Amino acid sequence: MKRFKQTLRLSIPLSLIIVLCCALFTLPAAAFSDVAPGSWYEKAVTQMTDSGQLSGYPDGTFRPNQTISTAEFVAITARRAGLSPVSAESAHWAAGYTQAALQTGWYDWDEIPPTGEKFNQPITRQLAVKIIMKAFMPDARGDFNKESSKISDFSQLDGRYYEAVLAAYSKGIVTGDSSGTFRPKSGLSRAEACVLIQRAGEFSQGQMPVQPEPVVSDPAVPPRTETIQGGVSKNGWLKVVGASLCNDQGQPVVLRGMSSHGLQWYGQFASSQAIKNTADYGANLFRIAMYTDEDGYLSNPDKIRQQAISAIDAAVSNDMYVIIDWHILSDGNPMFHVSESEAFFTDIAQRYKDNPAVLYEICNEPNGNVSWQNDIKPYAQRIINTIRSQSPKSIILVGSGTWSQDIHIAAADPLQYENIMYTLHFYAGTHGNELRNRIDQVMAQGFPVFVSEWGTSRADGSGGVFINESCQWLDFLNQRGISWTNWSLCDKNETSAALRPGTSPAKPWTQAELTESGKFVFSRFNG
Ligand code: IDC
Repeated sequence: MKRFKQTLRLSIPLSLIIVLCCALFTLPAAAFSDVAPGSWYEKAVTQMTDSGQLSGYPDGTFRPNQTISTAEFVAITARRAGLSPVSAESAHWAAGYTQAALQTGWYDWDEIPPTGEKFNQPITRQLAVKIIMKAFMPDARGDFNKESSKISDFSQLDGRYYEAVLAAYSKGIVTGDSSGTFRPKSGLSRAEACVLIQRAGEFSQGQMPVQPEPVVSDPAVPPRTETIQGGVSKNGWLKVVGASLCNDQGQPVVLRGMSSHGLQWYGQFASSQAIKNTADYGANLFRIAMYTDEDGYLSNPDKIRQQAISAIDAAVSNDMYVIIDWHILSDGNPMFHVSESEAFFTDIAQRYKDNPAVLYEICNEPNGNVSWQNDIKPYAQRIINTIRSQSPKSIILVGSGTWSQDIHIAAADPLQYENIMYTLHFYAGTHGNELRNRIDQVMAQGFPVFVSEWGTSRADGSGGVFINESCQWLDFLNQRGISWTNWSLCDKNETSAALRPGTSPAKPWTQAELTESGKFVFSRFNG
């Protein structure tokens, strides 16, 4: 009994604090650092935030990918529908709303017990749809045969939700993902919930729905990020907003192009004409792979530096973005040459401090006996500080362990800087779902990913060409608005090379000069 009283006493001030937080931190969507302008949910979030039906978090985030709880969903729907809270037995901040909703008949006692044990659990999609239909369109009905045939996993629905889900489909409030699944027992994200509620609310008021796209989609396939392309003159200084790369207007932007091979071996394909040739096929990005080891920069700093600068200038003169890549590979730990890296990036960032075209990739692929915590992260902190002290606004790309595949390890202990992105490298003949899932996991946590190197071959640069697998990868990247450069722009006799042996870097290229890989990759610069 004594213990119970203590718990009760504690819970009152705590719930008060939460209510206060919800009231105080109602920020306009524009202020949310992780709501990208132009994203599929931005309009709904803005409208609902501006009208006070929805709030973000005290740290200025909205957390669009976070799973919404049952209490949050009911409270937001109630505010949108104008249902006032009533007194309730639970001290939970949303109990007044859940009680009012229960009394109004939005759901039954067992679905959301007023005692509160389900309040903080994720709401299921089937229950969420029932609630919005009860709240906004209680009289709507859908034809069983017609609507159920649209839902490939209809058999997973509990019978008590048939009516609401069929009605929601018939009104177009809910449409499935591309494979027609509804996933009735999965949760939904805050962004999805917000769009769903706003859409149903507008529909019931006789207005056009807020979004033409499907609003409840398979969480494994995030809604498509609409991106724009174009060069530096159009997009200016880039910035990271949430998990998206955006232009100076804050619109999500996508960069696609070729990576050079090692400058020490194939520097002729980082010439002005060669870079222009890729721009003529639609590329708006070029990556300069400046090997450090293997007779690269460390063996010949003056010459290789000059080649890199000429390549940067060539990309700039073609209105392209350009990545200067400190290409560690056999030297797997970036700490091995951290002082050389510092000197190099000081020089380059000073030189290009006023140029929005230049992106800095500070360690191509850490590998071997190297850890994020002890080596890569401290290295990144030093080099980011170095670059930022010269060029405060530029985008910096950071690699991770296992040849830049361990983005999940980086995301678990992230760098605390703006405008940085984590690189992920893949080769279509070697890597598939495991790395794709990793990208989704990391982006769902709000971290931006940049594929600064990928190949149509196996990871050794040969084998294949794996066109089907590459297609699957590029479709995945397009859906998420992820930028990339392809390995590599050279005429070496390996399948990952884009040019046939003997191709001249000094002339425009016809299709006949492109390899199978080159033809495919050049055809995908525009998506
Ligand atoms: C490969 C080149 C190959 C070269 C080898 C070693 O294609 O011609 O002999 O490097 O220098 C990477 C690296 C990239 C590799 C590429 C393919 O970043 O330098 O290029 N790859 O193996 N990571 C994964 C694959």
